[in-house]
Amino acid sequence: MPVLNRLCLLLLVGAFFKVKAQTPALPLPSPDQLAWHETNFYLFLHFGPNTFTNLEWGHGTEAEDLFNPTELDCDQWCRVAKAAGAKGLIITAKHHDGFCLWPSRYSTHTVRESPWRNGQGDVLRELSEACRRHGLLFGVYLSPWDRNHPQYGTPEYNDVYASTLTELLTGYGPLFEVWWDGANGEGPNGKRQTYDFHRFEKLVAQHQPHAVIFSDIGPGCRWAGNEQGTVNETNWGGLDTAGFGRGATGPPADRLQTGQPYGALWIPAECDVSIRPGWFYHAEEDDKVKTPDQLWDIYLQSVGRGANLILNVPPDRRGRIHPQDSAALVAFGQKKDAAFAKNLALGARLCGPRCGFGPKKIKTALTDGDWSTAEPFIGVDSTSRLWLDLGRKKTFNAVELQEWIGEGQRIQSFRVEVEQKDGWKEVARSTTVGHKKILTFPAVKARRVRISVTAALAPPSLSEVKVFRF
Ligand code: FUL
Repeated sequence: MPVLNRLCLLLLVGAFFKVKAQTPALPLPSPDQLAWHETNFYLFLHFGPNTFTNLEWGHGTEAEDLFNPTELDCDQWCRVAKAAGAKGLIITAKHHDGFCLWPSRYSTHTVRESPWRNGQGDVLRELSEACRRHGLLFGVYLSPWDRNHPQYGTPEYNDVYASTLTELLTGYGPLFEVWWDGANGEGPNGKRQTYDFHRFEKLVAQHQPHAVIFSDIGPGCRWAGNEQGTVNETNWGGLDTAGFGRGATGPPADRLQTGQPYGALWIPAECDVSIRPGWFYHAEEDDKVKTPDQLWDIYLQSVGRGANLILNVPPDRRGRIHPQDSAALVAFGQKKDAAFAKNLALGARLCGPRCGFGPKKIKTALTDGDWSTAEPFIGVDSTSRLWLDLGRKKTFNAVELQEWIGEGQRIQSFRVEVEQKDGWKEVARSTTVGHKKILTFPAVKARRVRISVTAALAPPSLSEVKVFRF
């Protein structure tokens, strides 16, 4: 945005509003977290012995021979992910049963001991290379709980976990996310493990400094407190983690759902859900795959509420995504593309209470359709209003806002109104905005749209406003 325009905007805004002098301390995202927010939506792949035993939690005693996908095709996974508009894939490198989808040097329960590709296979190698070919991000889930490893439940297991984690961190190129599950049950010797997460975090920071770590308490992003793929309408990126651990000792689910406005750390929500009832593939669930409409609702209640969405799509026994799932994902992707195809606010005029007041025809970074970290632009007080002139009457039923979170999440509530013959009519209201808020309402026809921030922790900054006809 040209400096002159930015200056004009500030003057315009300054003429209307008294800018607060002091900003309270708010948690701030790191540059890597800001990049992570931009990924919005990616797929989760639960795959391993459970795929072949029809279990959800393997016992760890499953024979390695069971793992033998007949047509494993990571390019197909990537094609489906791309069609759905997902930005990456995260795979269960090891689930609770301890089976490693790569030939780990620290386990004897791996693909190397299986008949698949004559023991020469490595699912992580194939998937990471496919992701690179398709321009997708790659991430790993490495279950700390291990029902197979003989050392589980002893201090030595932390060495084993650190070593296996290091194999993943150093062997497969850049990882965008590392996923730590909260489940912590007994190992083969009946003992539970006290994990040395501090050490594991340091390894990630050392080998993959840009990777975001998921867990109940982050530090990169947090579990949203349910496995339905949704987050609360009020969703703050902040979270206090002092006194909390992962799993059973994690923060209460309702706090994970909402976050905390003044939480000490920026640990935004990631919503996890499976496209089927289970996390692993079960043939009897082939007719229970979520529909494109259900996926769209989930998307609006996760990405549309400022969280990221990780949607599990479990490969079947062939090692392919089942046609039911891929059909739902492709249709969902098309629905999403169609919904966001035309931003009716593109190039709209930002204006004052009487359009025409102040600098004329200001095209702003706010409505250029390009959200980017380089364009925080406008700071106004906590009763700020923003008028958009769409140029002519247009019919729409959705508004998408993005807050400039680089300097802290500030908006507590806002409303959207449209100008009708008899005055301004409220069409939607909500609480937080954060990285993104998508609101839908019955279709209206209007030329002018008014967005009012009704409460904010500090002068709010929007970085993008979009208007759609879904
Ligand atoms: C849970 C696990 O126990 C499930 O098996 C699954 O991996 C899910 C994503 O997380 O805690």
